[in-house]
Parts: sequence; structure tokens; C-alpha cells
Amino acid sequence: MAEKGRRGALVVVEGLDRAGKSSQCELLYRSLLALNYKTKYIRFPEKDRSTPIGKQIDSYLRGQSQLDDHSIHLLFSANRWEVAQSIQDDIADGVTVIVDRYSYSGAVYSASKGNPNLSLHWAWQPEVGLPRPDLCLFLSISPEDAAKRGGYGVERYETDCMQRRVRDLFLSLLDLPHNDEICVIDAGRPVDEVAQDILEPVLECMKNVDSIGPLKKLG
Ligand code: NYM
Ligand code: MG
Repeated sequence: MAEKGRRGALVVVEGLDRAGKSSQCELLYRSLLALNYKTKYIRFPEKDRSTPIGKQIDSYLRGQSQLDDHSIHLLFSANRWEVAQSIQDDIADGVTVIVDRYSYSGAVYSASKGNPNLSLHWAWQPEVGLPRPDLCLFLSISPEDAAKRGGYGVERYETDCMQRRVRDLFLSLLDLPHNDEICVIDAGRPVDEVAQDILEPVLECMKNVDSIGPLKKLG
């Protein structure tokens, strides 16, 4: 149903581990398909963690390898740069691209590790120039509620202390003036209610891409 000549929208979903991002992205993807929109759903780290960079990230997150904090940070960023051009091509082709985690996760997780040489400012720099989301939905959940959901604690970073720091940094990043396209969603509610709250701003954004103009870049 993408109207002639209209570009797709770049929609990012962010939040803590177990905030429900992947379930909500899947629901959003299906809703947009049911409405006949050209849509893709991608995630970072990329879905099967199967590219050479994806494999290194996977091994690190499972605790099977050690990497310098800066190195793993840059690998996460490189994983986004690997697909930046294809995102741009899809958007130009009228496809709305739903992205499960993006540069915001990239910056805040690394900057939450307590490494004095890895500030949020430093962590943001490799993201500069990547396609800028038209809309970023931050699924807000307390670390306590997130921890109650299944599977928590398996991977690196899934500790209470880390998640608290991640949440604080997410909130401080959302305050930055260049992030006015961010929409905070209360993710501590039933799945259907959250899905409804997500669909509305996404449809609105897709309708408005013409007035937003061409896809921008992160600055
Ligand atoms: N993560 C994810 C980062 O540390 N930096 C990044 O750039 C991205 C995209 O990977 N705990 C972390 C956050 C998660 C972990 O992601 C795995 P997921 O979506 O939980 O599988
Ligand atoms: Mg996770």
C-alpha cells in the first residue's frame, strides 16, 4: 500500500533486555504486512549472528571470548555499518524498516560498563553518519519487572547492576536535543496494549515521511 514515490520509514525499537522488543517488533511487522505495507524487520546484533562480525559478537555475549571494551563496541557498530546501505536502499524503495535495537543500545550498553575510558560521548561517535531513525520507540520497563521475565541472566550484561546503569543512560540519551524523534512507551503492560500504543505513532510517522523529507543521518 506504499503510495507511489513515497519512501519507507525507519522505525527503531529500543529498551532494556526483556522489555519485550522482539515480540513487539514481530507484532508490528505483522500488523504492517496485514495493512499491505512493504515492511522488513531486522535486528542488531543481526538476527542469526552469522556474519563474521555477528559470530564474534555472539561469542563475546555468551562469555566464550574476551575482547577489549572498545573493540567489542566497534564490532557492534560495524555490524550496523554492514547493513547501512541496504537499509537506505529499502527505505528509498518504499519499504518501512523496523529495527530491533540500534545505535542507542550501542552507546548505552558500552558506556554502562564502568570503563573510565569509554564515555557515552566516545561511544556515540562511530554511530555518526548511520541512517537516522524517523521514529525511535523506547520500551520503558523497570529493571525489576524486566528481571521477572523469562530467560534473564543468560548473557553478558544481563545483571541487575548493569541494567540499572543502562536504563539511566538510556534516559539521559533520550533527553539530548537531537533525539526529538523518540517516543517513550510504557512496556510494563499487557502485550496487546503495548502493541496498540506502538502501532499508532508508527502509522503516523509513515504518513508523515514526505514532510520529514529524505532519510537523515545520525549526528
Ligand atoms: N548490545 C546490543 C550492545 O551491547 N551493543 C549494541 O550495539 C547492540 C545492538 O547485545 N544485552 C547488547 C544488548 C543486549 C545484547 O542483544 C544482545 P539482544 O537484542 O538482547 O539479543
Ligand atoms: Mg537480550
